[in-house]
Amino acid sequence: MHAQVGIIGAGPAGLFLAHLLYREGIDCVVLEARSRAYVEDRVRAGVLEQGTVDLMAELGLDQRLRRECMIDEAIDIRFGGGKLVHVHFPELTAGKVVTIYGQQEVVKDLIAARIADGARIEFEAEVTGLDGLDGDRPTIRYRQGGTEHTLTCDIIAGCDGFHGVARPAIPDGVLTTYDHVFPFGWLGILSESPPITEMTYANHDNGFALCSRRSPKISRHYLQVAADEDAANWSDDRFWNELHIRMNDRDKSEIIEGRIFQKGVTPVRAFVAAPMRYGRLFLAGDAAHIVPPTGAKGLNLAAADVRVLARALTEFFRTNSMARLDRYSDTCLRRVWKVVRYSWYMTSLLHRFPDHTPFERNVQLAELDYLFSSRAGRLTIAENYVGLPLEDE
Ligand code: RFL
Ligand code: PHB
Repeated sequence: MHAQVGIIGAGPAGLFLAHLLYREGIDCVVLEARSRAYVEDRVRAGVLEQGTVDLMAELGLDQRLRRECMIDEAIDIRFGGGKLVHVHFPELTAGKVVTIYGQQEVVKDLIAARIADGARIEFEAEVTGLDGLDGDRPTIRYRQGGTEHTLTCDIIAGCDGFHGVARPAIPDGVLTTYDHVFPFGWLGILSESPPITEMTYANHDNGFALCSRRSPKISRHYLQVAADEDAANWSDDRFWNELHIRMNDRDKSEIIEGRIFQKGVTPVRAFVAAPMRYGRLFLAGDAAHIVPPTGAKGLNLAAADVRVLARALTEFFRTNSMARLDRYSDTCLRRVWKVVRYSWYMTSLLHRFPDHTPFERNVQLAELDYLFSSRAGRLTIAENYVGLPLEDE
């Protein structure tokens, strides 16, 4: 089997890339280790920057998003037992907002459209190895239905997430990796209950909390927990009680409790691998970098990467010029590091650090107080939250 581009992974990075290339008449195959149902049900991100919404629109895939999404004009940050920083995006960023629409809904829309296009996407096709990355005919080995297959490509796109096979296929010594693991995790739940009005982050003496949502009937909430915490230690009652405390909802009148139907712990980590390329293999999305969830950026960063990659691949297949592909990694990494910086900042601002001295805790509270009183401080948060402009290439 042959394809101009072999795409490993049907997450947001791989699927967006497949659609961008299809539009340009470039032939690609998407290989996904998991089943369609598994990929479509995986609960993850929910906040889309305008650039990501625009990408759905450009691809003509935003009909359901327009119907079902919710628009967020602001975030709130609660701290100090009753204080509130209100970051209003339109006022601070000349009208910008963010869109709430679950990552799995994006993934469902992109998969349905790919299948409707009659374009190639293989589920339960686990990539087991990559060969010839430094030549001009790289190959992908994968296993499907107990049979080994080989796909020959001009280019391979490693969109297989943080635990994929593409990044580890790069020979030792090529990549420089930067890793920062925060000393806590997030316990996330989905519940059948109407959300509170505003997306609300909290810095409480007991730790960070976040109230988000997926629909007018479904809430998505998170609590800071130990990095190695077992979700089974958190009964529903324990979760709700702690959320009310951290959100300063003392009489439990604000946050409505409901049946919890999903619960899981996520690590809080930043990681960057550079360059995002080896020979004919290009890494995109979580395969190359992860950011702590506090900035709500991972999916948006994956979308930004593949926009750059699709443009470079289009030039390559039209003109045989590698010039844009040669710039791919540098172009993406400029944005990646700004987003890492911002996600690190929000994480540092909002969590309780087990090793903080009283001095460091007071500096953190002073920063929150500063944001409360400074439009400039809130503007910095707002312009990053809604999404920085796409990089010049
Ligand atoms: P994905 O989504 O992990 O997809 C990679 C795909 O590759 C497949 N795969 C393989 N396929 C074939 N062969 C192999 N050997 C393979 N190995 C792996 C996997 O099965 C999978 O389908 O990576 P991608 O496309 O780069 O997308 C990245 C995003 O998923 C991620 O950054 C975000 O979910 C991060 N994130 C958030 N991002 C936001 O923009 N806004 C948010 O509000 C937000 N909240 C979050 C988040 C991530 C979270 N978790 C669980 C890590 C909240 C949470 C709790
Ligand atoms: C979410 O709704 O899942 C969400 C919202 C904001 C974040 C992270 C996750 O910062």
